[in-house]
Amino acid sequence: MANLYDLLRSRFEGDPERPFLAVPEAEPRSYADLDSRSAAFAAALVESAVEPGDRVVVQVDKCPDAVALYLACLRIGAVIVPLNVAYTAEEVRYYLDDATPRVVVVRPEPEFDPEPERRPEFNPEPERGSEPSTWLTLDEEGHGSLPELAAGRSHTAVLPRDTDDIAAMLYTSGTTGRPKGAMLTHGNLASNALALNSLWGFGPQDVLLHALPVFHVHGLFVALHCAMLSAAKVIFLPRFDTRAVRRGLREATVMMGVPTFYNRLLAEPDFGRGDCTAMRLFISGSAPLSETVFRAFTERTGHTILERYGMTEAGMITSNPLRGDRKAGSVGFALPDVDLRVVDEASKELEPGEVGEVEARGPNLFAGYWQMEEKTRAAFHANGFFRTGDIGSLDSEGRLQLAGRASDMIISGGFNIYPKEIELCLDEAPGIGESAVVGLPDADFGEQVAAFVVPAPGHALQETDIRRAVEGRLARFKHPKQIFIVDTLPRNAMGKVQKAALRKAHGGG
Ligand code: MCA
Repeated sequence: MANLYDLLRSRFEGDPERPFLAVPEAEPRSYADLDSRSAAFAAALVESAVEPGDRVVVQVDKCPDAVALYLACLRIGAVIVPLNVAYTAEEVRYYLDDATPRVVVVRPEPEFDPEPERRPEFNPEPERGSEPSTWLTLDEEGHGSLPELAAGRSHTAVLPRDTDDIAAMLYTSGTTGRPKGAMLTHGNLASNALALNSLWGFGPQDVLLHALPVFHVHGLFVALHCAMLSAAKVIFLPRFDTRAVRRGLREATVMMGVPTFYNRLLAEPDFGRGDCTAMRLFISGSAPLSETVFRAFTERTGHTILERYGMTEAGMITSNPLRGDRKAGSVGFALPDVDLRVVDEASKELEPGEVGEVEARGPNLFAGYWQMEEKTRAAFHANGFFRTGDIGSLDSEGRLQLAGRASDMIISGGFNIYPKEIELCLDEAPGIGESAVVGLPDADFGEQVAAFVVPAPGHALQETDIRRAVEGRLARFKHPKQIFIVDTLPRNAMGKVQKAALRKAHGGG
């Protein structure tokens, strides 16, 4: 039973009418509904010539059909490539060229026309000489409507898969390079899901409050798989809206969120114990949870947030315990099947308390970066340990404390943002000589993007020039929230820009 869908289905097929996805102001969708909807979508994908291993790029709004589409891909052995809905056409083009998908499913936009020649924003022809992709939408009807194509069809078979077969590809960037497609196997996803479902004590009576996006590991895999393995109900909110979340909390028993969720709940003066009478567990991840928020949340609600740590390439790596002390500032212990170590620059394992790079090994570790063998090789040691790029230390009990990152990546509201990408975009703009992008503290998002920009000789720059440089090119969450127009950037003796100095001078660590 290596197809993840078989595992998920085995947990609800005894009682398929149980409610699964409850969207506000609509009838909840049962597990049986999602099973048949995904079989219909699977048939439509097969009809669109999707074969096992083919990529299906998905950039759609959060809705039950987005989940059905994911399950459909699993069923037929296709590789889902979910994309952030905020990505611009220019950003999407990179992913399409790289992933060369057989099918692209986009969220319906009023001006969207799936006919290639009338689709000006996107390049319909993948550059690698493969067949052009088929473009579909999740619109109920109209040209390219996946639901319409799926009507009356059903592909109930679930393709047998090996544990090592790829189920999903999620893009992640590095300090300098282009985004890399991290290939996650059916085995990766299943092992992590089983470990977390048991570690966090999920049962059929749980009701999961789901306000995360479904294009990242956190919302798509961690949250949904945990619930599905217990055939539990999910309150499926389209996005994080504080009022809707507070309403959902009345019925929910578990919530998974990024720290921004907790910041926003605490910003409500009357939020407290009365809001979470049915709750048993608040989980936080994707960005560091501050000790202040951790403590304030306990004081206000009586609940201690459980912080865990993961990354796209590995799913979840560590977790604070369900029973036992959850320590502020610690992301907890390695998951049961995961080996964890902290090493120095010579890859020598360090003693408890010593700070170095965090490395992990286990069935959760991805199969490599899509068509980037060298990068894959560089990411792993011969003994299978993956270099996370995160800096931390283990204590004598085996708890991990994170102390920063080897790269200068910014985490804003749980989204990873790579300064290089923004700098490259800025540096191409007329009148900009050079730029440096850093993360500065932000009360809501944890970190925010700040750009330091030096005008090209003989040019004067305004803030609007900087805004124009990124408009339409980069997703809005990457746009600088603070802009500093400066004469020079601080450099060390080697000529390298001193980003730490910029951060320090503006209230950052
Ligand atoms: C939205 N905006 C942001 C962010 N989100 N700016 C910076 N950082 C962000 N994260 C901007 C928008 O561009 C927009 O700007 C304005 O804020 C309002 O947009 P809106 O969509 O209304 O924002 P929001 O609903 O308030 O969203 C904030 C959010 C959301 C709830 C924190 O970003 C979110 O759900 N984040 C979760 C991310 C996540 O799931 N991460 C997991 C990945 P403008 O007004 O200029 O247009 S990491 C992962 O999976 C690993 C494995 C792990 O360990 O979990």
